Amino acid sequence: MKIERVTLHRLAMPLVRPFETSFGIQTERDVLLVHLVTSDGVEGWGECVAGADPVYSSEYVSGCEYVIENYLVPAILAGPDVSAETLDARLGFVVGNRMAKAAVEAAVLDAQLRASGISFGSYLGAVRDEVDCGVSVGIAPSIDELLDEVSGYVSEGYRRIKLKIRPGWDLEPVGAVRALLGDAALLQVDANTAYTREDIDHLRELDQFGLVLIEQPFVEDDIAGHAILAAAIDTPVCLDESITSADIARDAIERDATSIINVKPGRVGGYLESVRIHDVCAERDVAAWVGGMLETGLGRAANVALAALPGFTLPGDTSASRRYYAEDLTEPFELVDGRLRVPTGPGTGVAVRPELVASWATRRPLLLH
Ligand code: OSB
Ligand code: MG
Repeated sequence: MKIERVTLHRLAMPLVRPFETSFGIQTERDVLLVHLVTSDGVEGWGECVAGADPVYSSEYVSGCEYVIENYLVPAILAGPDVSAETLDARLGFVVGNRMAKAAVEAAVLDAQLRASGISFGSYLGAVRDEVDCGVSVGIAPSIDELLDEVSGYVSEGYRRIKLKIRPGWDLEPVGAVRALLGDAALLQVDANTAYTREDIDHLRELDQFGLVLIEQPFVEDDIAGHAILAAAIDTPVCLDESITSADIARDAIERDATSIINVKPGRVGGYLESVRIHDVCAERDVAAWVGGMLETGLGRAANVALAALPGFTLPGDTSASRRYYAEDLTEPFELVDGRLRVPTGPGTGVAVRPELVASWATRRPLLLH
């Protein structure tokens, strides 16, 4: 496949409600889209999941845009034989920058699959036509407001609730939500690195709530600390930020630092690496699930396809469009019986709405060729 031209779009999309984590409060998404056209006139779209600021990981959207514009796009415009499978070799001269690479990979894969009439799901190895969905609930202004928000999601049908926690917002809100949901409901927490090894005795208190898992309690580099925690508490430890590749996933599993993995294609450099992490987990009977980065319908479509692989045995952070956006960039994803349908059309199977790309733009499109 030959890539003829690439356009980078930047847009701002307001969230339906502020999303607060241990990193801060987010009220909109600063979205970077990669749109490419092949020499045969086939189009591909990819979404960059990096945040506006380098707080979840070292990557941030303006940095990704710089790397994509100046390094990754020139490399894919240069060759006649561009394919998703050979991108590692083509883009490997750039160290790290996984979210930037993942956005380019998604666009290349979309075009490649559209050209051959194959869906993301079939290509990645999906075995289900719909996936169980959970929802990630931000830190709320009060326990009452948290319970209202969670009740709303329960009535919409979500199959699992994830609460964001941090020191000062943990045992009390988690206990209140457990009491609301009853013992049988799937409930888990995500600390986004807010705790340290000093907090192990405190985190053990969470064991009383019968959680599915605690996600990323410590800073990403502290694999050893997560192993100590995992041995010290009953709640399973799940890593998110720490897992940036299949090799690191294998290493963290072998060191007993994690018994469940949150797979996010942006964080690990793309969908192909996500499948490799899926396989690492499946071979070792380690549970896995597909996380989220508040994606638009574009990234969501591909994430839902990924979540349909057999080893993704826990509900993902693949929520319906309306949980994030009043109007989505694509046709909306709607929850039916706590599940989203896996798109079946070629590529991502969804269409980006050009009028919304134009009306939400925060600067003029950047054309590269
Ligand atoms: O840690 O999983 C996380 C959103 C942005 C950045 C990091 C995280 C999240 C979420 C929301 O928890 C997941 C989603 O619904 O997309
Ligand atoms: Mg997380």
